[in-house]
Amino acid sequence: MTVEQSPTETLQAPARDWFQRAVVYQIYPRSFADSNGDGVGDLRGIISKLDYLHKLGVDVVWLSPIYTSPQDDNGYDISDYRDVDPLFGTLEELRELTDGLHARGMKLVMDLVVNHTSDEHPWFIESRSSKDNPKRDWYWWRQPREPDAGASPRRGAEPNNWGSAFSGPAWEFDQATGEYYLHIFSKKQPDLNWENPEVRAAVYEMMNWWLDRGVDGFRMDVINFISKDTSLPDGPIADGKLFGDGTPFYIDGPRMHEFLQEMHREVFAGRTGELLTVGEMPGVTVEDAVLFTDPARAEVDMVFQFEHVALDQENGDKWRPKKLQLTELKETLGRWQEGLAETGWNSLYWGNHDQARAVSRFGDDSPQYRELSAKMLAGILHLHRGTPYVYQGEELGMTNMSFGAISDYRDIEVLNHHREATAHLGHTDAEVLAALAPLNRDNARTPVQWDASRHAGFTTGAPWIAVNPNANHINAAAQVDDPDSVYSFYRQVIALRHAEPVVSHGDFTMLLPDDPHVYAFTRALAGTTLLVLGNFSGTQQDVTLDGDALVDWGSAELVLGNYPADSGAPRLHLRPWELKVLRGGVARPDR
Ligand code: TEU
Repeated sequence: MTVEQSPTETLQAPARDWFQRAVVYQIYPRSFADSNGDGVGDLRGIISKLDYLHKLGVDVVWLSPIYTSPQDDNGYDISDYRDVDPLFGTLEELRELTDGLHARGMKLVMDLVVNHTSDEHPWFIESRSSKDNPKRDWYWWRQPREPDAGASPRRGAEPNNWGSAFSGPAWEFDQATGEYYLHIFSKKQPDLNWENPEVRAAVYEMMNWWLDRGVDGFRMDVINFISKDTSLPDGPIADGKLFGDGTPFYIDGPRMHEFLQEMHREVFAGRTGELLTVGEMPGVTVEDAVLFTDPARAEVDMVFQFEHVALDQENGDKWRPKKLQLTELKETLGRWQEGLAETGWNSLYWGNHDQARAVSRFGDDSPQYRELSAKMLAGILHLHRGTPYVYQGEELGMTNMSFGAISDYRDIEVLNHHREATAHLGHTDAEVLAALAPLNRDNARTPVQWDASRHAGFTTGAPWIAVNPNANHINAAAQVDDPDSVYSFYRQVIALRHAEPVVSHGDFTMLLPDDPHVYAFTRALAGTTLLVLGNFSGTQQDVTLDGDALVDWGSAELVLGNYPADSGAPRLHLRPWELKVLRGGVARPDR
């Protein structure tokens, strides 16, 4: 294996057309469907819902981790990359799932979690066993700041001041050898040392093993954390924080592009199938994303950026929520559209297993407007230029959960934060619970609501996390055959992308950037222009377009809308949470 940068001109850019037309559906297996009554979703549960996914019209399923794992972080802590955790099923069942998807024309994308392993992975067990073990250098081991501190050094003796994403220091002291290891996430998720070429070779081998078994690509967990500033400097400490913010030193580190290009060469180059790679990249900038997703550079097809899901947080702190401003959302998403217009490609998402429910966060989940706003959000997102992702339950308009006590939560991020905030930062239980309610990750992890029966048809046993009580009226059984449901609307939006090249390939132009209530843009391709209007408010809005949009929209065809019938209301008038997609026959002259 060679590690020097390869000349980009020798690399073949793979065909992108298929994933530009595709819609991806994310399954968080633990919460999707349980077939065996143990209260945890599993592969056989997913297999039983393949026709549901096929009917929705999605092209790709991204499966959150199903590998062998102690489940400290619900599977994002992997102890065997080449097997399925018995909690979820077997390798044979995964094969059956893959075949079932392929038979229906869908693809399977696996989660690739290689910034860290579980501390129960054999690599780490070896690495921690002694300082001269051949795998010692596969992880980040460092001496305490005071090497003579003995068996249990004091707080502050950590090699640097970085905090873990899940509270507490990013270092854990290991008695056996008297050194600390780095863990950006939980202490059961030690970071792999990508500086070591053996680590990289082992990861590439594992990726090749999965592709040879027929999977169609990878969603790469925190992949922009794999290259770190190897001097591991102290990070800045903000007010009220116990630990330093190490992110400037482990996000987009100096060898990031080199590692991804090497991975591409060792794993993807030379493969002919239609594969998908998406890098999850907290903190990534538009400028970097252009480099990561430029096909000529052969790194990844697209990235998940985080800017639009940080806008409702004070100083980027998810435990200090603030009201979302539509103008900021448009500025952010518009900048990403513009930045990747010529080179690279966007991924589009409102939610995933780490985020609040889309309709509760960006829409209005009250009984009056939940369905309208869920549909409006679907239309706005999917008509941007990029590949849209649907998170399980979003297609039903599932909402945030109202948890009661801290004992109702399951997520390690929530539990650790609650402990730190109450024990060390002097906040009361009630304060912490109120602050974490809107944005915590368990909002997205309550079981998918299949029907109105006990436990929403998710399990016959006791669910691992409570089912949202609104399952009695928000559920798949009530929606699949109802043409006016949120589910049916998602079907229409997905079908529109498949039918209309302007949706997948057209140019994007943001309109009305300063309007606090209306999201407006056009898409244009070869003589077709779509005008997309979304009302992000519960009040009527009249839209006035400036001279830039040179089409007579007043008489344009309504391609898609979220109100039952077109009552003949003026085209540029929007009712509460209304979505309108209009087709103009005349493209702007400069197109
Ligand atoms: O998430 C990485 C990440 O930065 C966040 O979205 C994370 O949820 C953060 O703590 C938010 O405050 C990925 C996975 O999607 C997440 O589920 C894992 O817990 C994490 O990596 C570690 O593997």
